[in-house]
Amino acid sequence: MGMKVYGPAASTNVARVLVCLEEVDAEYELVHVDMPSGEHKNPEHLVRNPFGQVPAFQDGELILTESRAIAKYVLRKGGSQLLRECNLSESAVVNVWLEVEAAHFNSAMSPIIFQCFVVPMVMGGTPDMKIVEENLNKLKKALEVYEARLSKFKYLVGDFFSLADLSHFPTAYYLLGGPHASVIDAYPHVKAWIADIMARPSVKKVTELMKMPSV
Ligand code: GS8
Repeated sequence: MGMKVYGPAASTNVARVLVCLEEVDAEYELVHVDMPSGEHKNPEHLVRNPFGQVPAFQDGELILTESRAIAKYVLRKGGSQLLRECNLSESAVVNVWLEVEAAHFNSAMSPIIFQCFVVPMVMGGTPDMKIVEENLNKLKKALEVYEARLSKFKYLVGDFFSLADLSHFPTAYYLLGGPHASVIDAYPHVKAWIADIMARPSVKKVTELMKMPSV
């Protein structure tokens, strides 16, 4: 039995797992979870993810949740160098920037994506601009730090690509495709870095899946 990912590809946290599977050219099955009808709260899904969220991941007897933990498992299993585990300090810094992604970039982008995509397109509502503005300010503070870092190094950890960079792709994809894409114009190194990430074959493949509503 191969690896299975449960969730819609359009979910940022699901896309983070998919891109790692693509990086290591793994065989996997993407099992769609219909979130608008609440399938993620069904008892069968709660066995896989007790928080009633996506993604859930299964490899034989092993069931995992939390996209970044799943991403690491997939990369280790596939023998990828994106975690830099042959080098103690480099792998430590990969983990630092993976935490930064979750705590600063994703935590600002997540409510922006919810307001600008999910509210109008899935819920038929109007975005709460106060929430959007607050989180854009939070995002800009993070981007200042990123800009300084990326003026010194080509990528977040150093002059090599790592999971820390790759993990930003799903939320960066929505930033670029949303109404606030011009925010990154003030940060030229960040802009070039995001373009570099988006050009990766694994990322291109997963962005195609993200555009397909039933996947
Ligand atoms: C977050 C999962 C999550 O928020 C991870 O996997 O990294 N820290 C976890 N999933 C959202 C979908 S957004 O991509 C989700 O399932 N939301 C539905 C809900 O909370 O009911």
